[in-house]
Amino acid sequence: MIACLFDLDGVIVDTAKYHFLAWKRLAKEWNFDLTEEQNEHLKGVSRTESLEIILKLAQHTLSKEAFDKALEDKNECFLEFVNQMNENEILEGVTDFLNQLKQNNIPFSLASSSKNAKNILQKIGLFEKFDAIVDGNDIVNGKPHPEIFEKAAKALNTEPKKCVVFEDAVAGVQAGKRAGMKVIGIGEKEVLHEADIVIKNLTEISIQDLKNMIA
Ligand code: B16
Ligand code: MG
Repeated sequence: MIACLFDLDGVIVDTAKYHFLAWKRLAKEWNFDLTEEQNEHLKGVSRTESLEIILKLAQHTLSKEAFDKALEDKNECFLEFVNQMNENEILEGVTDFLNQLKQNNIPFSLASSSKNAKNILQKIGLFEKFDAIVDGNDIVNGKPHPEIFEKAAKALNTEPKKCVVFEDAVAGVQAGKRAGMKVIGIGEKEVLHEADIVIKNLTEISIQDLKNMIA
């Protein structure tokens, strides 16, 4: 039986813009202006790792205490944006595709690095739809480590070779491939070249395509 594993940010909703604004506000405190291009490197990466990357870019250091405080401040700011989210932020094709999966009895899980994933799903009204949710609170190793997708497959009682992963980040595509799964990249072919196929959004994929990939 086929199963689908969905990343959140960049696949279901575009929370990257809110992560960006929150990191930008924080980095400003050290007179560092984070650019959108630099923000690309933070997609799919954990909160702690993101801060490490930004500090390196800013050539700035923080004590352990200041580091932890910065993580808290960033999340507080991010949550201000999350609290204003609603179902209008669901990306094109998502609702229709999830409904098609339901109609075809294909189970699906969330597999997001975000520790705020459940909260975000509640805000956009999709929490109840998922058969399982694996998020940043459930894993030790972040993407590109395969742990998150292995756990999501287990949560659906299925084998990796029956799973199709939907990912927008390079680290996420790599994690899916390392887990021995088929991966559909959401975004640009040049960037996500390790994926089995790359599409712009979920309007471009059908249940038959999934069946062909897994056959
Ligand atoms: P949080 P995904 C990821 O979500 C984001 O792409 C990444 O930018 C963020 O740092 C990470 O979640 C952690 O988020 O601070 O909310 O725990 O793409 O894996 O759904
Ligand atoms: Mg993502």
